[in-house]
Amino acid sequence: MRKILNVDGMNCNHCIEKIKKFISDCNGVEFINVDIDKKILEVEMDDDSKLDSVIEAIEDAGFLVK
Ligand SMILES: [Cu+2]
Repeated sequence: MRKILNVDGMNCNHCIEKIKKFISDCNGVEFINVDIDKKILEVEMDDDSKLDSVIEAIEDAGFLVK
């Protein structure tokens, strides 16, 4: 299932690469797309229950999920 998250603190390509790297370490993540202008992160997982670990990964990368 695809989810859209509002994420604060992303402002350059470095942020995008970092956030993608942390999220891709989560099991079951199939797709990640970041729109820094809209402060939106789109993520697709094989199972919705993985969302918690994705949010945790974003926070571990140093960003805030609103
Ligand atoms: Cu940055």
